[in-house]
Amino acid sequence: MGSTLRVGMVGYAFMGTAHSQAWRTVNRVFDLPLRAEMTAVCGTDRAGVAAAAHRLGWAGHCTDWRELVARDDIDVIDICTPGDSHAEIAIAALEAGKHVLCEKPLANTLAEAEAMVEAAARAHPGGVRAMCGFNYRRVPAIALMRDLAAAGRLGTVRHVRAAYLQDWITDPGYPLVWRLRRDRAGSGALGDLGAHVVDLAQHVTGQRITGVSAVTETFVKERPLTWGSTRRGRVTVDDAALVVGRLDGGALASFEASRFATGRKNSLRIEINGDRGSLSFDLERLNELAYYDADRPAAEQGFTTILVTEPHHPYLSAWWPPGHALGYEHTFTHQLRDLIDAIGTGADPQPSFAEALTVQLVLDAAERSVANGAGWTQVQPPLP
Ligand code: 4PW
Repeated sequence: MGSTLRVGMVGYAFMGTAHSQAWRTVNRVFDLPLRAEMTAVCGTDRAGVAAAAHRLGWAGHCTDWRELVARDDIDVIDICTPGDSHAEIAIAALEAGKHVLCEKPLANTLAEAEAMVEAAARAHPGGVRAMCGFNYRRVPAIALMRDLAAAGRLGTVRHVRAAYLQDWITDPGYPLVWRLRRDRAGSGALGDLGAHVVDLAQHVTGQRITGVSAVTETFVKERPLTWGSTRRGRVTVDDAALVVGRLDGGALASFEASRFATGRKNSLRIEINGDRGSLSFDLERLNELAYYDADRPAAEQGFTTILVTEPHHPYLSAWWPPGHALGYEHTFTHQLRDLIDAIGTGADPQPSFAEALTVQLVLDAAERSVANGAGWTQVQPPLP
């Protein structure tokens, strides 16, 4: 392994913790052209970020992301903040010649996302790379799903059926955290959860969503500012979203995103039906992929479960002996494996900002559809 990739990360909550775990692990598992160094983490609370640096394994810490972006000894900025700061940090980092990894969804608004894509395009000729963190692409079973679809095993795709369901705010006493505020998060279940399934649908099929009709609901419209507080504030995002859409290859798609699906803690399911077969995935059984091969003799047909734990499956050969399962955290390590490999070899990491913009365009069309009473709404074409 040759030179280093010095990392500065902004934000250290849930996603920052997941990313830190991956930065700590990636070079110990995968053989890569660059070795990541966890140079510094940034957060606004001085004591909090110092403790996080110690706990998560960062060599240094600071409270101003501008300081991080300006440092000469940092090569990549990893953005793990709420969506309201993605555009500002990413654009500044790209202009300073840093590679960027940005959590999903790319931004809170289409205009911000487009500005990020333009900044990435300006920086690209100088060898600067930008990637959006849709980590579920890196579940080995999802990667296999895409490989099988790309190899034509589904035939012509007719249906994509996807749902990302959680239940963490069903209690009306759950406080008004940043994810429930439009000014911080951009949207609710739609952008936080729906973005993942929209991305997976396009990624696995290799097709684009061209039009949608959507409804959303905010079931609990006001919440306490903190647990048990009598001070209350308005919830300004959706609690749940239902979207139907069309793909440019002719398939129909349905997406459901909810934080009110009681009993569903982190359930992400996607099924694709083609005229030669079907594939079905459930994050709660993430080492498995169900496959139906319509070309098999009639007497042998039926969904079979592929245990995606073998060395010939995506990402698996670097981990444990055959049959040993992986989990949620590995998706972030795989994401960094692909990012470091792309930077080291001069390739474009996927999803690039331009690719992530295609998801943002679908979210934007869904919101416009909601605003016009679920009317059919074309997804705008991406920037030329
Ligand atoms: O991937 C998921 C997110 O998009 C995460 O597991 C949690 O739910 C945190 O935010 C959303």
